[in-house]
Amino acid sequence: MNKKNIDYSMYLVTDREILNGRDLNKAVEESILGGATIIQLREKHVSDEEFFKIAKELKKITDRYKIPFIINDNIEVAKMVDATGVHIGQSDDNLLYARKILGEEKIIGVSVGNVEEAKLAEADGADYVGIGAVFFTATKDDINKPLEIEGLKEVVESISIPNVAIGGIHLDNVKEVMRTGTDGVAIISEILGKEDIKKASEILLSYIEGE
Ligand code: TZP
Ligand code: MG
Repeated sequence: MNKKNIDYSMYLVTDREILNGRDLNKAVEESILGGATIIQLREKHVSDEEFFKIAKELKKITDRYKIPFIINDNIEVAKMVDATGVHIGQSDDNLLYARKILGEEKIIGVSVGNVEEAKLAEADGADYVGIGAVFFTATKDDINKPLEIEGLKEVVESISIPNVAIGGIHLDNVKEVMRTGTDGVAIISEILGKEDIKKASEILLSYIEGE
């Protein structure tokens, strides 16, 4: 997979809590069938061993559809399953370490919340940044003050690497988010919180592509 050609437009971030017992692999497959362009496996409460097992299974699906597969916050798991890349948080402070372990061919994404963090991630060699939280969201409990559209636009305009907006993005605001010039939207609840995941993905994608 050539990392220059990655389509960030509808970036699904997983969350098994919101699935409420529904099967993760099936949910991700439905989102891909509905148009998700890149998948991030995000697991906050499991051992490395369990994370590895979940990642190995899910990667079979993303591989089948040739969709990039990113691991949240766990460089070792990303390496072991040969994921497309890893997404690391601001607090992790390990972009350079991730690059050393994973090499130049892998995607490294970094969460940023302001212009300064975005520029630093770009200078340190991040392949893309996730900018957020744009709006208030109940899906993550430790977010900073939301950037809103103005703040997002400032960050988008400060860098030249690919970027996605994250946090509280739904049908009623996704168009104005896309108009900031960002490459895509990273989404949990507007896709995985819906009963018909394929349909929700199709609808969201039509809003994204409408811009
Ligand atoms: N990082 C910043 S906000 C967020 C993450 C993982 C949660 C996004 O979830 P939703 O449901 O799309 O607001
Ligand atoms: Mg993190």
